Amino acid sequence: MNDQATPRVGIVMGSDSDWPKINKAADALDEFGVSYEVRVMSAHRTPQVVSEYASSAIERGLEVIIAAAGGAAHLAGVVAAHTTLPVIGLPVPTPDLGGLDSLLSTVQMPGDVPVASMAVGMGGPRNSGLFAVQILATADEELRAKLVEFKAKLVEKIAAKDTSLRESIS
Ligand code: RP5
Repeated sequence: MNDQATPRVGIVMGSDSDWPKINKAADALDEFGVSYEVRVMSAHRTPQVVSEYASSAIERGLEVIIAAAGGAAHLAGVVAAHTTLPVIGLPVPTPDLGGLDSLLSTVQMPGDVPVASMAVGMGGPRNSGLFAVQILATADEELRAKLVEFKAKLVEKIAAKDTSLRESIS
C-alpha cells in the first residue's frame, strides 16, 4: 500500500475476518500503483461509522469505494446510500450458505441506489480492485495505458497456457 499518497480507493469490510478472503482487491490496486486505505466497519455493528465514512469520502479525496461483507451483507448498499461515489460491492463467502446470502444481499439493490457487485469468491476480490482501476482510468491516462498493457499480457499468458496444455496432452 502506498501510505504517502492520498488514498484514491477505500476498501471497507464488515469484519476483520473478511480480510484474508478479500485481500486480492488490494493486491490488484498495488499492481497498478493505486493508493488506497483499508477499514473495518459494519452496516449493522457500527452504522454511524459507515455513515460518516461514506458521507465524507469525497471531501477526503476518495474516488471509488470497495465494500466487502458476508451474510446479511448490507455494507455496500449503505455506503452507496451515503455517497455519490461509485461503490463496488464484494460479497464475501460464508460457511453457512456459501456466500449466496452475501451475493443476494449485495446485488439486489433497489432502483436509484446502484452497487456494482462482483462475484463471490473466484475472481471477485481481484476483479473488485481491477474494476476500481478501470473506473479511475476513465479520467487517468497513465492508468489507461497500464490497463492496455495488462490486457496484452493477459493474451500472452493465456496463449502460453494453451501451448503448454496442448503440448502436455499430445
Ligand atoms: C459480516 O459478518 C462481516 O462482513 C463478516 O463477513 C461476517 C462475520 O463477521 P464476524 O462475526 O467474523 O466478525 O458483517
